[in-house]
Amino acid sequence: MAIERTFSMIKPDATKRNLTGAITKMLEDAGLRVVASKRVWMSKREAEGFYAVHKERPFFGELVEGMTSGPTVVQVLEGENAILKNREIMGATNPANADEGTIRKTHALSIGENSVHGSDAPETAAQEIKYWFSDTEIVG
Ligand code: RTP
Ligand code: MG
Repeated sequence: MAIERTFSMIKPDATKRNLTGAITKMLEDAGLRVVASKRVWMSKREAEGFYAVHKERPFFGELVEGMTSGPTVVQVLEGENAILKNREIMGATNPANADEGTIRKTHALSIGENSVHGSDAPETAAQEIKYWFSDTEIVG
């Protein structure tokens, strides 16, 4: 199986509740390695750019507001099948539908305050990593 990299965020609803360590531990326990990590307070422009794919959606304003409401921890995760593995550990977008033991089932508050983000495909992973990190910030 291929070693992949994916992009992950611990969103403001989670950093505000001091869950950075607890969520990172769930990722590490699942076999993913944090090869880059930094804490950022996104500007409106950064959040709108990152989530540009959703700009026509009715929840876009709320999404940008949530993502600029506090610090976010942006990370690059590495491991076997990292993209799919991270999506599995995260659980469904709406925590009400997430499986037991997933990050969202354990920690998320609602669909809007769902604690984590993870890339959904190799192309988006590459784009999203590049949006937040330079090559020298990633140490495998
Ligand atoms: P993410 O991109 O954050 O990993 O989550 P996802 O793929 O599971 O969900 P996506 O459809 O890409 O939506 C991005 C984020 O927008 C917020 N959202 N709010 N109020 C709503 O109906 C609604 N729908 C989506 C969520 O925070 C979701 O993670
Ligand atoms: Mg998504």
